[in-house]
Amino acid sequence: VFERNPEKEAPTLRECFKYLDLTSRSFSAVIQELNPDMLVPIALFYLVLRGLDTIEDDMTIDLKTKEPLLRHFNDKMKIEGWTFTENGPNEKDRELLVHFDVVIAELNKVGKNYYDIIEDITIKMGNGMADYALNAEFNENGIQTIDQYEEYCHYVAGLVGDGLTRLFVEGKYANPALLERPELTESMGQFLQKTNIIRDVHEDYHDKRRFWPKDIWSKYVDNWDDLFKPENREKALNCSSEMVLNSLKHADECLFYMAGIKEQSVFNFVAIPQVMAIATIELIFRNPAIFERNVKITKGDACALMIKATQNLRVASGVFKDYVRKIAKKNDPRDPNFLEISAACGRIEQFI
Ligand code: PS7
Ligand code: MN
Ligand code: MN
Ligand code: MN
Ligand code: MN
Ligand code: MN
Repeated sequence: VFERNPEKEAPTLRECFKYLDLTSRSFSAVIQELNPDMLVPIALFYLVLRGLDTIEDDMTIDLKTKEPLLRHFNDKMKIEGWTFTENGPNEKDRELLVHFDVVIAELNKVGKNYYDIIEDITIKMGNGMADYALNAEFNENGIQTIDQYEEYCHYVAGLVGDGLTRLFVEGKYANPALLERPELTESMGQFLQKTNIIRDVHEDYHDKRRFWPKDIWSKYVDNWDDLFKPENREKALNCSSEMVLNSLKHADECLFYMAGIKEQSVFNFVAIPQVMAIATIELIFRNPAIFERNVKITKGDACALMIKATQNLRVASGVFKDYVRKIAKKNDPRDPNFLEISAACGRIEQFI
């Protein structure tokens, strides 16, 4: 087990870990237990992308300011002392950007091989976010097609996976063969992001953000708002089932990806979020509460899952199997997605 050694850290690095704690509910702990070689690059990678996402999410920044910030964030992160203070006062992660100079100071010390990967992903994600932020159709009516849905998830999560895989291989903590199977890495990001989007539907609805593709929801209701009306609960549940079905197609590739990790602390780092995601999918599957409030797995469940995810691939896969069985049990024959969900669960179980 690895532990940080704050006494030996530069003050700016200690500050970075403070902002990591402040901005991430789930990633901070697993990042801090990474091996000493991956610890700082991945903590900084997280903070850079969190900074980018904070700009993307802030609807009080006008597009004229937002677009160049997103597209050229990689230049900002090279400017000694750069900070951003024009965030809306309610933006939850604004403190990170107000003190971004500490992240820049530490990025400056990262080895070039790691820095180049972080920069490449920052450029690609920032441009992807800017494209969506400028898309009037997306802003007015949300995501339309399943292809757009998956493209957006690629920008905000698939790319994170790409950068992480390259960092792991560079440090010799993952099998280089993973670089020849980019679809496995993509599934790791897509599964996390899609779970987040299904779970957060009520919160995003109130923020006037719509990530469920129209191609899916329009089969169940005529207007997006109808999904949240109590009289349409059955239709909304069937719609959420199709969203779950769409996310389940990534599960087997996630397990396959995890087989390519060669070091325990990196394994824990990749396995914990995935195990939390399958447990979250089971919790939200046919759960009407997702249309009324934020639903989250309990602290107790999260602790038990952490322990199992950090044993080995067999135990982590066992957790997937348990939750896939629970999903199959909850599956409702009156749901138009019943047969396909049943088949998807069967496929995953067979793989394990
Ligand atoms: C660099 C660890 C391991 C191959 C900030 C980890 C927000 C789901 O938006 O904060 O607040 O509802 O709960 C993470 C693949 C990305 C994808 C993406 C960077 C796994 C900026 C995580 C995380 C790839 C865009 C957290 C994608 O959501 O959401 C590092 C392998 C950041 C991973 C965002 C979402 C992450 C997310 P929100 P959360
Ligand atoms: Mn965002
Ligand atoms: Mn966000
Ligand atoms: Mn935010
Ligand atoms: Mn979300
Ligand atoms: Mn409401």
